[in-house]
Amino acid sequence: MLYPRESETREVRSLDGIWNFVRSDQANPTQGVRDEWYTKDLSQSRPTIPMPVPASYNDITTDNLRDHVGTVWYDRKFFVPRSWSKNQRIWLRFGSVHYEAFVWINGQKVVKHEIGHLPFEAEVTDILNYGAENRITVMCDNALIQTTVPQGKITEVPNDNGMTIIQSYTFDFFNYAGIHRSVHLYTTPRTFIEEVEVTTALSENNSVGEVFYSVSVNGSAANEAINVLNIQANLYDKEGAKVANTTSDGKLDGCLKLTGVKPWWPYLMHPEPGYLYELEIKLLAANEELLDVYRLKVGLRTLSWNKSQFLINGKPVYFRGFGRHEDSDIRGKGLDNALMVRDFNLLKWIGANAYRTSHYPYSEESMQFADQHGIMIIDECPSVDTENYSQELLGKHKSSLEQLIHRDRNHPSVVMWSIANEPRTASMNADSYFELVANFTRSLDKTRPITAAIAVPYTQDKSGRHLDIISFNRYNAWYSNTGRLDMVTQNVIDEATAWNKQYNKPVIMSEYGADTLEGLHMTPAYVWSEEFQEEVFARHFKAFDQLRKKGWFIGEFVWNFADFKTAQSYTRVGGNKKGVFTRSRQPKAAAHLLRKRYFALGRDLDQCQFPEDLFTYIADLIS
Ligand code: GCB
Repeated sequence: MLYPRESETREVRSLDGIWNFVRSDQANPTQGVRDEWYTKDLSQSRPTIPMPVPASYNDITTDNLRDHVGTVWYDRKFFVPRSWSKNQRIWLRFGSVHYEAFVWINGQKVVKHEIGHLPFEAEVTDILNYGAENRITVMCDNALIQTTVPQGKITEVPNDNGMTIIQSYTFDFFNYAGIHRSVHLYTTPRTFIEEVEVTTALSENNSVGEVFYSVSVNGSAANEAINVLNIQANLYDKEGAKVANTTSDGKLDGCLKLTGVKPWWPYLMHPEPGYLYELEIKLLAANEELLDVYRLKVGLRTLSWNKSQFLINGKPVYFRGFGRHEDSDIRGKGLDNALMVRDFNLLKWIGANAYRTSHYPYSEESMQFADQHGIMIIDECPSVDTENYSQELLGKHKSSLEQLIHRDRNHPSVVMWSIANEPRTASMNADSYFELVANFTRSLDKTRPITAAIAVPYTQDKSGRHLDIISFNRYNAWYSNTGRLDMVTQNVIDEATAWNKQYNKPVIMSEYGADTLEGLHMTPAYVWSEEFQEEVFARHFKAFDQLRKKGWFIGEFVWNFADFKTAQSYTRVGGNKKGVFTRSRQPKAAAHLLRKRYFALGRDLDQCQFPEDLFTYIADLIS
C-alpha cells in the first residue's frame, strides 16, 4: 500500500484534528451498532467529549477511560469540494487504528480492519457528498483475545459494584488504543498506480546501480488495455538532476541503470549516510496521455548474509542500537512529529545505527525518517509473547506480516524482518508454526533476512532453525541473578556462544538492561540506581567485545531507548524504567556511557569521527 502523496495527478487532505468521542458501556459493547449510532451525529445518541486524532485516547481524560475495555466511537464532519467529483477516485486512508476499526461514511459502512499499527484504506468515491458536508464515524475496539495479534485475555470478575470486565495480557507495554496515526482523504485518477515495488542492485565496487521497479495499476482501463499502458520511470539525485530514465513498452516493470552511484549507507558507516534518490513513476496511456504520477524515495543498497555475517553493500555490519517503543506522555502511541524528530536527534547523538521496532510496526513517517538518516531497522510484526498456537492465530500472524511487508518493502532502512518477540518457542507446536511463518515471510521478500527475538533457553527453542539470524533477549543481573554484577559477562558470552553453536548462524543480543529510576544514586551499585544501569551495561560491553572477536556476533541492542508505560504491576514504578532516556527524552547517566561505546565502535569498525563533546576535559595528563 502506497503512502499518500501529492502530485500533479493526486491531492491529499488530512482529517486530523479534534473529533467527537463516545465510550460504549463496557457491559454493552455492541449497543452502538445495534442502535445504529453511525446513521446520525454521535452527539444525538450520547454526550460526546473532544478527542484528538491522532492520539491514544487512554491518557487524555481525567476519568478511568485509561482502563476501558471494548468499543469506543469517534466522529467528525468534513467538507469535500465540488471539484473532487470530476473524473477521479477518492480514498479514505488510516495510518493505523488499534486494535480493530469499523468505519462508516454518511452512515454507510466503508471498511473494517483488524490489527493495530498498520494502515488500511477504502474507496469512498460513490459515498461522498461533493460540494457538501460529510460525516465519518469510527468504532474502535481494543479487546485482545487468544486469536488477536498480539494476544490477550478478557475475563469477567466480581468487583464492588457487581461484575466487571478485565483485559489482561502478558506483554510488557500498555495496550494503548484509538486512532493512532493520521487519517487522510486522497484522490487518484480513474486509472492509477496502485503499488510500486522497488529492489536495487550494486556492482563494480558499488559504483554501478540498478533500480528494478514493478508497478500494479488499478482502474477500468487496466484490464482491457493493460498492454497499452506504459510506465515512464525517471530517477533523480538529491540535487534534482535526472540520472536515469526508461520507458517500458506495454510493460509495468523495468530497470533503471546508473553509474557513479551514491549507495545508501547507515549512519556513521559513511560520511554521507542515508543517500536517497527520487523515483518518479509516470503511468502513460498508449496515446502518451499522462494518467498518473507517483514519486517515492529510493536508496540503492545491497544486503547479504551468511553463517556468520550480515553485510550491507558488501561491508560487514555491527549493529549498535536499541529496542524501542512508540510511547509518550499524554498521547500514548499517537503519532507525534516533535517526539519523532527528538528521538532521531537522540539516536544520532548517542551514535546508534539501528533499532528494532519492538513490538509492532512503527509509523510510516518514522520509516521515511530512518531512510533519510541512515538508521537501520529490524522491522517487527505485532506478534509478541506468541502462544496457544492455532490456525486462526497463524492466519492473522501471517496477515500482519503480509501487511507489514507490503507497507515497508521499499524502505532501504529496513534490513531485517522480525517475525515475533519472545514467542513461547519451547512448546511442541512452535516448530511447525514458525516454519510456516518464516516460509511465508520469505515467500514475500527474499531480499532480507528473518529473525525473531527469542527468550526461551537455547536448549528448549524450536524456532531458531527457521530463522536466518538468531536474536536473543536476556536480563542478566536483573531477572536472573538479580543484583549480581559479577555474573553478567561470562553468562552473556556462554549463552551467545551456545546459540551460535546450536544453529550456526549470526547472533544478536536483542535485549539486555536494567530498570533505573532517574536521580536514584547508590554506590556500590544497587538495583534501580543509575550506577547499577551503568555497571550492567559495562559488564555487557565486556562480553560483547569478546564475542565480536569470534566473528559471528553481529549486534547489541539495549532495552530500552526510553522509559515507557506498561500495565499496572508491582514490578513497574510508573511503567518500565529500562530507558537510557527518560519518558520525556532526557538522558540518564548510562546514556553518556553508551554514547562513548557506540562512537568507539563506530570509530573502530567504520572509522567515524568522534563528536567534539564526547569526552569531558579532565586534566592535561589524560588525552
Ligand atoms: C522482555 C520483553 C520486553 C520487556 C522487557 C522487560 O524480554 O521483550 O517487552 O519490556 O523484557 O523489561 O521486562
